[in-house]
Amino acid sequence: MLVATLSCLTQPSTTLVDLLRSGDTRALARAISAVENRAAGWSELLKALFPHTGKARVIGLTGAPGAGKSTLVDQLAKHYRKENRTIGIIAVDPTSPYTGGAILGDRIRMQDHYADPGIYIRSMATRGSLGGLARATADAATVLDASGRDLVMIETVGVGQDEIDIVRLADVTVVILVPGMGDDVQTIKAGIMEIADIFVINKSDREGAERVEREIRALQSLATRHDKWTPPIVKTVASEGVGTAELAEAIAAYEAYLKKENLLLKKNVENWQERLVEMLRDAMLEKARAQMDRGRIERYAAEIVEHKRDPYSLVEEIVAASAGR
Ligand SMILES: Nc1nc2c(ncn2[C@@H]2O[C@H](COP(=O)(O)OP(=O)(O)O)[C@@H](O)[C@H]2O)c(=O)[nH]1
Ligand SMILES: [Mg+2]
Repeated sequence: MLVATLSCLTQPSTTLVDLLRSGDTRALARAISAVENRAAGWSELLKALFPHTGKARVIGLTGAPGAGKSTLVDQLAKHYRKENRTIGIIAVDPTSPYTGGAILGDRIRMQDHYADPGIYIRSMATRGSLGGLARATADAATVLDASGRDLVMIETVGVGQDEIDIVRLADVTVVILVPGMGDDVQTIKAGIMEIADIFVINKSDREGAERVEREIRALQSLATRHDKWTPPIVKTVASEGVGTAELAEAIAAYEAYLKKENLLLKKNVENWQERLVEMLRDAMLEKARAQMDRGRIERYAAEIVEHKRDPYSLVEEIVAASAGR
């Protein structure tokens, strides 16, 4: 079956798409690997899958390492499974080494669900993803969407531009804070605060949850969002399942708000605008690179250093040459 699945990647038949659409998790895993690694036929596959996308809700969850993201995702997954919704989980954690660490921990903890085909969990390779982590995550989410999953949850550590790009592709973004980590809110990057549609104060069994709440409220009072939504603050104890239902309610309330205000479409258009620019940048860079043999960039760089060339004209020349082909 695997061989058959692979061969339909190079020759995009309907087989893999059909298998994937029928809920075959091995086909799903194959397809995600293929787009992640840009194996032969990856773009044909995405083209074939695209008509089946647009139905899944994508929930992004971000926060510092150890904030309880995986535990919370686990609880949310349980909650949604009771409503019979099917789930795809993408865990992106750049602090985890390839060989285990938090990812392994996640796998063990989430093993409860492994017998349930309604939950599919995927850890993304965080380094060396061709075309970047955000692109790989977006493509994996697309595959999960096409496979008919009702919900896709993306867990990512709230550091760096890559992670901000990742949560940007979500319909709803949940930022997870915890009490007792020093100047909690101040240490969270402003960029992350701005993308929160919902705040979670996890580990609110610990002291200081109220203080974190006050800090968030203080920040919120400084600025109103362009969509006029005030992100609610949900207190949870993820390890006990406390607050999970309230978080699910907050997520549903935000979705309802987006629908009521006709903002869902606008948000999707904005997301695609950014993704398109990124896809274009990747494709054009690839095209320019394909025309240059190995070592050409290095030779150009040496010539620039020796002032034999100026880099501005050089870039113009390369762009003009690749546009002409
Ligand atoms: N006391 C307490 N511990 C929690 C809570 N939620 C998660 N934890 C623990 O915090 C640790 C880190 O959780 P994890 O979900 O792996 O965090 P992640 O790195 O953000 O994914 C684990 O040992 C959890 O059991 C909570 O609400 N209260
Ligand atoms: Mg985790």
